[in-house]
Amino acid sequence: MTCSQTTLGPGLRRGNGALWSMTLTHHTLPLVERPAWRALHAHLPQAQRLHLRQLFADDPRRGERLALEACGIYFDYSKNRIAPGTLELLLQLAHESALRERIEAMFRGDKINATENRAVLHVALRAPRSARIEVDGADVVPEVHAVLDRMADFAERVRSGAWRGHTGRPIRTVVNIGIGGSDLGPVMAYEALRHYSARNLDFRFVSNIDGTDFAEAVHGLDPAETLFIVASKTFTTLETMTNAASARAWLLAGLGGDAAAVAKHFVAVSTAAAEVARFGIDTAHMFGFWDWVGGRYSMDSAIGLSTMIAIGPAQFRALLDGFHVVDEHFRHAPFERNLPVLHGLLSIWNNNFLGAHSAAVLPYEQYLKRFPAYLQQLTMESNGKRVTLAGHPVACDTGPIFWGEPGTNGQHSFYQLIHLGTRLVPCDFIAFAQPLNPLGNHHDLLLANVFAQGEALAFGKTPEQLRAEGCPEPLVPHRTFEGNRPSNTLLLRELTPYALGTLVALYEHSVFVQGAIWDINPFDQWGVELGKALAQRIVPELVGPEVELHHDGSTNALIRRYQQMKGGGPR
Ligand code: G6Q
Repeated sequence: MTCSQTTLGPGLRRGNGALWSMTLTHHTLPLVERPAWRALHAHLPQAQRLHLRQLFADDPRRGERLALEACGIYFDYSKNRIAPGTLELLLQLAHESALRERIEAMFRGDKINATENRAVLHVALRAPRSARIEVDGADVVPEVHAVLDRMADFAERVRSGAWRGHTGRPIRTVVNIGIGGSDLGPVMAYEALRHYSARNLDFRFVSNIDGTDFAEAVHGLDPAETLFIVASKTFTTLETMTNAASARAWLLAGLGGDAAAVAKHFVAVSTAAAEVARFGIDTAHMFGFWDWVGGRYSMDSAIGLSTMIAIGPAQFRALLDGFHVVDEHFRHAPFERNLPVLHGLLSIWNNNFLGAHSAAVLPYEQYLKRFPAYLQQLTMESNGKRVTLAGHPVACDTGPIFWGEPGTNGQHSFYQLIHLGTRLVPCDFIAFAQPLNPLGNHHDLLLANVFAQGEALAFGKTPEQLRAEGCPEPLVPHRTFEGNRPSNTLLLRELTPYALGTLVALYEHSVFVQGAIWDINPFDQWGVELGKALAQRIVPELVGPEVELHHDGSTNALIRRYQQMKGGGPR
């Protein structure tokens, strides 16, 4: 997308009965009119002419100079295609985008989620007891800690076996039922922190409305020893409520049909007490959170109950402390030494100036195998927006497509494209110095690979080098790595709950930074609504051919074909 259109600043459209009560106090020029944005465009040809080989040759200290250590993360961003002056202009852009004021507005509890008229206060979920954060004049920190305390009490009871099922047996398996933000965080955190989890308990996760997900999750389980956590902010989500109803039926079928069993085998995590009670779960076994916690920002709210049961309250607190230390750093560190700010600005540079359409996150840590999926929601649901806060079309591309797999597996599949394809894919490499499962020289081999990938991407291999090695001439073009491909490396000491908290918070705030530059709202998700509504309309139409269809020709034909096929009609 070109950057020729103009946008309005972040003042909010009122009208329609003052739909949004919030006004932002900061004012910025439309993105394409900000001097730094223009200066970055003017600077671009010069930056594009320089190869990372040259940049490193010109500045022997670049590797250390363009690295930052904070909150236990060593962040090497030297292998980005930034020339002298690039970073200064990006930092100027942050200031011209009122980033500092926007950060303060979030931490202050302003209703920066303007389209839903909500505060955005996931930072309050990990604030210490002594903090004070107000929403509509009321301090929310005591409530946050009251829920954490109840969660801790419950988690301890399940972990110790004091919590008994309907037949008096302790719980052996916890099944989290939720989807999107009520699933991806819990699954990712469970997998990431499995090393710290109670191994006498098994954890499973059901999200998809596809019955296979539920069937496989409960396969082999004994209902008498199974606890379901129904995690849903609204408690109306079709997938979750359908799976929860199936879980209820499965449990009762296994326990002789006594409805009293539900109380011992179901707890709820929700903001909707009335809906929870309607389902049949005792609200005494409900753990609440608040409308100022977005789904994809909720893993450290009560949505993290399964995580807390798995790793215990003390380790969960350590996880929150990791988040909190990055929150403080984000709020107070000068932008040029600020991890999420630098990370977010480099993403803007790669996306809006160097033309990258995607970003790969490549953890060299098997426990982080679900981290890319988690970040997909965090980044793409947040910044997949096409209009500004004021409702005008954005002037440039917004959220890049996020994807990834753990290393080294990816090296044997899609890395070919990253190294030698025609597209620019900036990479985030994540690695830990100390293995959680030391085994021979595995870890040195793993780390050698991550360092090698960043090096190969940046510096490549020239035709001259190949010829010197005796590469046959016809193969030279095929084996030439042009290099100059950007990457960040995030090196941490060890994957602990605390370290995981720092990593997630870093990405949360990086998303915020990018949203601020684009002047969009990263905290709503209207994009999931239309498909949901249309599905609800189609459900009753699937019963049979007698129903009249009024969709487009393709959708009508698909529905008819499905009706035939499911009924065993013509093949
Ligand atoms: C996340 C989104 C979305 C949400 C799910 C589940 O930011 O809002 O992924 O988390 O749709 O919603 P419920 O928790 O209400 O079931």
